Amino acid sequence: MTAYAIPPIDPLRISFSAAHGTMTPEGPLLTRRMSDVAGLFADEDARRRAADGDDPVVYTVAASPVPEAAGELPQSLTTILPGAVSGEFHMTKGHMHPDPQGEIYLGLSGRGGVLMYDGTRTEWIEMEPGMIGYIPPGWAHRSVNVGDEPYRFLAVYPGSAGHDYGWVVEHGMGRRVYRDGASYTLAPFSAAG
Ligand code: PAN
Ligand code: ZN
Repeated sequence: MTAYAIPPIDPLRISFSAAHGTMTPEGPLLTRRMSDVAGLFADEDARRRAADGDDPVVYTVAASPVPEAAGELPQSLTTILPGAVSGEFHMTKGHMHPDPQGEIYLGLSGRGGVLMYDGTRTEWIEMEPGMIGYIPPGWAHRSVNVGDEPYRFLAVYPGSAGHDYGWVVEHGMGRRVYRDGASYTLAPFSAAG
């Protein structure tokens, strides 16, 4: 082993299924249901009713075995199920990387987008299969499914970036994404209530 290698991670060959959102070998799998995302949607009463009902899955994150450690490049597959709460499309919680480092997303299936917010400016990048979305350091990011099928993407990010969810709770994301006929519209951000 050279002085550059950081044990104990060995080179890995990882097969992933764009159709099923799985990684082999697999790491941790996270499932976020409606009951796990209190305060995420503008219409909190409607979210609570959905959580008290059949509590649908909003999104899953399937990680590879690469750990979130300095120097590593962890990967994960996020799948956002189609749906909306009072017209607001299903989305991820969204976070800031407290150690400001970039990230790339690769669209694999479905139609979605990345909402980014730096505390002042909002950017929206449409995502579809084959599209790379680049998230620069210092931009909070949230993914949204704006279609009728599961929206799935691969994320690759520096292992020491960290995930600060409180920043998004405190600052919002600049916009909310609503169904608009067969398409979508970005509306000014409003606190959940
Ligand atoms: C992604 C996200 C994933 C889930 O892997 O973590 O899409 O979104 P939340 O973490 O906001 O719930 C990523 O951006 N990692 O850095
Ligand atoms: Zn991220």
